Amino acid sequence: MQDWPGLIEAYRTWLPVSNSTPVVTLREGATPLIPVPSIAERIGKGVKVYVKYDGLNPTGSFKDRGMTMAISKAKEAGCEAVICASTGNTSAAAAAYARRAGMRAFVLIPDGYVAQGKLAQALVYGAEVLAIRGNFDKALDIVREVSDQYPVTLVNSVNPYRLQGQKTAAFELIDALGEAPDWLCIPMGNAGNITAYWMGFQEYHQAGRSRTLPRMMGFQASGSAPLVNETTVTDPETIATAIRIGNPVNREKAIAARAASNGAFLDVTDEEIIQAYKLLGGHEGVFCEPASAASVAGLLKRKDEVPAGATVVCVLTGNGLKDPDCAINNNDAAFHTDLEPDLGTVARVMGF
Ligand code: AN7
Repeated sequence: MQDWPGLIEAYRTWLPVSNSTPVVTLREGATPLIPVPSIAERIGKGVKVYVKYDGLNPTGSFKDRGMTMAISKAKEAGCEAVICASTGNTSAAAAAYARRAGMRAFVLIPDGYVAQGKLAQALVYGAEVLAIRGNFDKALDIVREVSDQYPVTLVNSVNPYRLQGQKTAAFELIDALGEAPDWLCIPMGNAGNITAYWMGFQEYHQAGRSRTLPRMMGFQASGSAPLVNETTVTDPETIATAIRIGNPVNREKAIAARAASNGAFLDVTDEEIIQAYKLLGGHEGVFCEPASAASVAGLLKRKDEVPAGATVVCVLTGNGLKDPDCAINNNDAAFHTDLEPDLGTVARVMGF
């Protein structure tokens, strides 16, 4: 098998790069599409369900797809520093790719609301981390102003190269399945990823690589559902801190994708998210972060509407290791602690 070159080389002709673009890559992309029969079983009707496990990217989330493009283009433009606001994953990816490209990375995060694994990454990758007393939306307002006034490139999903890179996940799905799935289930925060997937599906469809287009099914956490409720949420709250976003920047594009694809948006409660999270981990051996599980929670909530025999893909945007606190506090494991270190005790606990 040939070594995977990273998504820019793999999909070069579909991306706004030239021979003079310095490709900054960690060999992101080519993530597995995994069947999840226990989820399909809960739906029945001969439905096939897969998860696109984008938590297996180099920094553990789909953000790497966008960041290889954003940082390569920033490098091409001669930029020396980048900045982003982040609920965690964007900051990890921005830090990794920027530092690899020899740039400074400034990341603004909501103090106390970034999962431990993500914070650890930003620090280890050498970002300059600014934790503000405010939420993601406030942080984004600030970084937009900073990038307007100072020589620093913004790498949030308002940067068009981010979505260009992220659209390659839709290409991978069609390359793997032979055509688009019937439903694409995806969590929404800023709604950059749903926008990017839709772009990718359309481009492949227009080029004749898929006869069909999917329905775009977007899901948000109930405490943070500005797109579902067509509003702005000033105090978003959810266990899925990755999507704790009250004023999505790609709102209009996401609404357009829903309309054009005959899709739908729906919210899922934190309880439903955790149920799906445990189902994926405990029955399928797939560990994702809570925000990602919203895609499966949403699918299960809408299961009566799935057509018989349909193929459904749920996007698992981030790795479960990102948020160890959530994992340790939300599982049904048999965890026996403080045991005497002897055979008798161990055998007894094992039930022998
Ligand atoms: C795991 O890192 O916004 O709808 O600052 O980390 O494209 O925003 C993360 C978003 C879904 C939502 N799943 O994607 C950030 C950030 C995970 C995420 C989303 C995020 P968008």
